[in-house]
Parts: sequence; C-alpha cells; structure tokens
Amino acid sequence: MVVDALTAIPGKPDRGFLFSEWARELPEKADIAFLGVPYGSAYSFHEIVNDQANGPRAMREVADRVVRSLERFDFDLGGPLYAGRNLRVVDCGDVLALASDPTGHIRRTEQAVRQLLAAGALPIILGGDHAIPIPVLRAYEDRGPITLVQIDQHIDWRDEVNGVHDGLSSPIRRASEMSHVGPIFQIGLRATGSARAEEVDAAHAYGARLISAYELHEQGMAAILARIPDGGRYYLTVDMDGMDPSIAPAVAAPCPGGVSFLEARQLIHGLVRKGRLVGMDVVEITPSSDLNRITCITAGRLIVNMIGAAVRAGYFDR
Ligand SMILES: [Mn+2]
Repeated sequence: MVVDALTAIPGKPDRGFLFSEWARELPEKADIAFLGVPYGSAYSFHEIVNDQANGPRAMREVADRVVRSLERFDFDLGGPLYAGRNLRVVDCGDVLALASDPTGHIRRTEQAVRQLLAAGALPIILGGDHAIPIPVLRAYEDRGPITLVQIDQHIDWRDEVNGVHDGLSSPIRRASEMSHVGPIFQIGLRATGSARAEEVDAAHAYGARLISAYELHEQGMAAILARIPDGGRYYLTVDMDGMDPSIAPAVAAPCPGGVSFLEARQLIHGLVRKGRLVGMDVVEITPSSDLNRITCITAGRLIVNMIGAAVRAGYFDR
C-alpha cells in the first residue's frame, strides 16, 4: 500500500463501476469519475467502520445488474448510456484510509475531489455515510455558487453529535457555512431524525427550503423543480433513506412514505436540463440489510439516469 496515495483500487472486479476503466492514479483529464468514499467522521470508535462503509463495494458488485453492458439500449435514456460518444469514464477506487491516521481520509477525500474537478471530470461519489459530502463539497470552494439539492428523510442540520462536527447528521449544516454554497433544497423529509426544533429553526433561518415527502407527493416533482432557480450549478446528494424503503430497504433508518424512483428520476433529468449538475453522491446504503440488491440497483439507476441525461444535454461535447 502506498501510504501517501489519495486512493486505492479495491481489487476484485476486472472493471470499475459501470464497466469503467480503473484509474490507479487520479486522472489528469476525464469526463466522468467514480470515487468510492467508504469512511466519514464517526460518532463512536466502533462506528469508524460502519455498514455504510461497504457501500462502494456493494455498488460495484451490482453494476452489471444496473447496466447489462454498455452497448445495450437503455429505455430510461432512449439509447445506450453514452449514446455512442467516446467518453473517458474512470473509477478511481476508494479514498485511502489508514489506521495510522484515523482522520486522514477526510482530507484525502477533499483533495481527491479537487483533483477530479481540476481534471475536468464530473465526480460521482459512492458512499459511505452522509458525513461524506462535507469534504466533497469543500472541494467545490472555487466553483460556486453551488445550489445544493438533497434527497433525504432527514434535514441533517445538527451542529454536532458527541462533539463530532463533521458526522452524518451535520452535512447540510456544514454546507450552509460554506461561502460557495447558496440555495439549499431538502426533499423527502418525514418522521423523526436527529433534528430538534432548533435545527429546523437554523435551517429556516438560512433560507433552506424544507420539502416534506408528502408535499412532494401531493404537488409532484415538476412543481418542486419549478421552485429551484434555473441556470444553477447543482450538486445533488442522495441519502438513500430519503427514497421509499420499498425500493431502498438497505438503510439504517427505513421509513415509509419516501421519494419514489419516478420522482427522483424526474428531479435528476430536470436539474440536468435546468443548469449544470456539477456532482452527485449516493450515500447511506447498509448492504447487509439489502433485499435482492434492490437498494444498490435503485442507487445505480439514479446514477445512470444522471449520466445519460448529462450526455444527452451536451455536458461532455467538446
Ligand atoms: Mn442524511
């Protein structure tokens, strides 16, 4: 193991996520880059390796069920994933984590995403828990203003839990403090999470738009999309517990009433068309509780719809 590397290839499969080429070193130029980020900032020592840390591996293992092969006609997209374009799509492996440096992976995550952005790549992050967008979003420092769009059951506005400020209950609070993050839309909220009234007040004070799952189901995603300003640079974070547990059971907090696949797909295609989707993460999959791998397939199909829409919107045309 090269201990000063940012990433490490996890090994087993011949190809990276969605038949992409493995990048043993971060690319100097690429169109799309997958990056596994297994570890965030844990709330207790034994949670440093949680079930969510198995997410990148589970996503890669299911990839040939997400897309059977790259030349196949994808009916979500009206043709093959890359529409015949010759794009450089790489899987950069997982951000390296070292027992000798138990928080170094957070710094490495930010650095890796900075390098991917400098390479011209669209980063697609495979988490990991919901702490992971914190260092990812920091990497967009010079690329704002970012409109942050979140699919989640929870608002994730805790300032800290157990004295940890960068954990999975805090990503939107931390994002709100970044000067390059502007409007925040939080979609799919329901039931109870880490938030108390003070966290909801903080979100409202910022101007975050809190959209419950029920408001979404009653008004439809087109109405929600219409509230998001056009022409933005959108970053989409998908906490899989925001999705309905019938299609995403492998989460730590399954709860009925969630976002449907059709709604999430409509959001993704809508954002790609409205402006520029500059990055996406899929987080909070707990592979040990998956059923027939459907949570990973749901997450993978959201990624495929994002890529396919971006290709057809001309994102990678030179
Ligand atoms: Mn979350």
